[in-house]
Amino acid sequence: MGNEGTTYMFNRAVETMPREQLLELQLQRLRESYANAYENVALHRERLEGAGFKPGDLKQLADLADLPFTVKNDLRDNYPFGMFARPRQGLLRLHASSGTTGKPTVVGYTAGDLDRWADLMARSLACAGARPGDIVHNAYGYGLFTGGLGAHDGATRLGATVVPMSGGNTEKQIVLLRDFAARVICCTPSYALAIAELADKEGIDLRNGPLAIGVFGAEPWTEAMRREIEERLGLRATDIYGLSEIMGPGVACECEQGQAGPHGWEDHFLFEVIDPDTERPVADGEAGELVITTLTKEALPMLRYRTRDITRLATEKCVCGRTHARLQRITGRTDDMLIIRGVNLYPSQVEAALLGIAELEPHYQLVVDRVNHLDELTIEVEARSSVSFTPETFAAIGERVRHHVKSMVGVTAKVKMMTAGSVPRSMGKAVRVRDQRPKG
Ligand code: DLL
Repeated sequence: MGNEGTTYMFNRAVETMPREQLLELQLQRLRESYANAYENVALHRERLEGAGFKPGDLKQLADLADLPFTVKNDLRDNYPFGMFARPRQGLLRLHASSGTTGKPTVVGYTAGDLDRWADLMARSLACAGARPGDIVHNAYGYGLFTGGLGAHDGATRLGATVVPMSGGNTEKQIVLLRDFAARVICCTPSYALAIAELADKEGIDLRNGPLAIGVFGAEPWTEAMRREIEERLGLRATDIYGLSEIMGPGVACECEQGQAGPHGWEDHFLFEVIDPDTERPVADGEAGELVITTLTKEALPMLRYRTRDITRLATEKCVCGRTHARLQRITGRTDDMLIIRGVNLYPSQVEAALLGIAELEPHYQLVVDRVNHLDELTIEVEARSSVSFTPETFAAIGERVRHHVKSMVGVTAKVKMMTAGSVPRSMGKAVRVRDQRPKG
């Protein structure tokens, strides 16, 4: 790994554990996690009893495939604390995600849960290339969102100097990135681009400074977006994955050596990939919906949680030496999928097409309307600020974009060419879709 002799969070025994041993550890912890959920959470007990399951029935990992799932609505239905396996008094932290509809989902952590989260997030940052003594500029939002405090505690555990910026106030972010000389930045990939753009505009060069590593996640992004960010910020962009229902950031993180998909930390989580329609496991290495079971969570054990995220698992050893399976880049969520006149479409597919066109800025929104009972997709994209346009070239580029999207994605879209800066910039998770079709 090129890091012999160092003692930062790389735990060789765990991170390069032979897979057979890792699977044995998983089975042992899985039994404990099922026992915790069965004994302490009414919903899990009732559901498992309904499936004829008794703790102790888990003989092998494959037995899992017949057990019930947990879904986001279970948390909503048991709002706020009904799925906790510990009395509220024993919890040291709550987080919540608002969601667009209905009640928020609330998650809770014991002291032990927070401790393991900090460890896993430190492990993730180290895996991405951060080191003790680094300055870590943390622009994930602080508050109920798990990104800010999760990355904060992990960077502290690693022994880095954390700058707790949170999202927003982009001008100040840029000044402090430069003045404090951060080596690592943590934020959403869309916000990284917004920072790069403003830095360019203000003539502040972050590209040739000490900034070397970006730890980006919390929303889907493409390889094209990775290249764009790496070029514009002069750093190595790594992909970090997580979700509040399971823990927060640090469920999986990419290594600096491979950049080949986030390593899922299999000593704490069990990953399955299922066909979302049949709900059965897919063949090894095939794509489907990611399902996660927590192995060490005390306050909120999650059994076969349906993430809705689409990925595939690669279990062959990585160039970095780690044996923990890699999640292939998460291209979208089953519930992000748009159906436009019968064609299934993920925003990331359009992103991949758009980012191949040199005259466009990497900012876009998809607007879906219903006109005369037909779905209509309009792609709002920006022309690069560096190139000056006439109405004719605007129209010509718009036409090229339309063609390119049609040939790559198979959807006919209108293209609205906009001047640089007119697509709203996000400070956290980017809004990629404005679905204006009538509901119901
Ligand atoms: O987004 C936790 C997080 C914070 C992860 C900071 C990484 C960095 P939630 O708000 O609960 O938690 O949203 C979780 O975001 O189910 C995915 O759909 C999406 N997501 C998270 N990371 C990635 C990623 C945090 N690297 C939901 N690529 C997940 C694609 C991601 N999607």
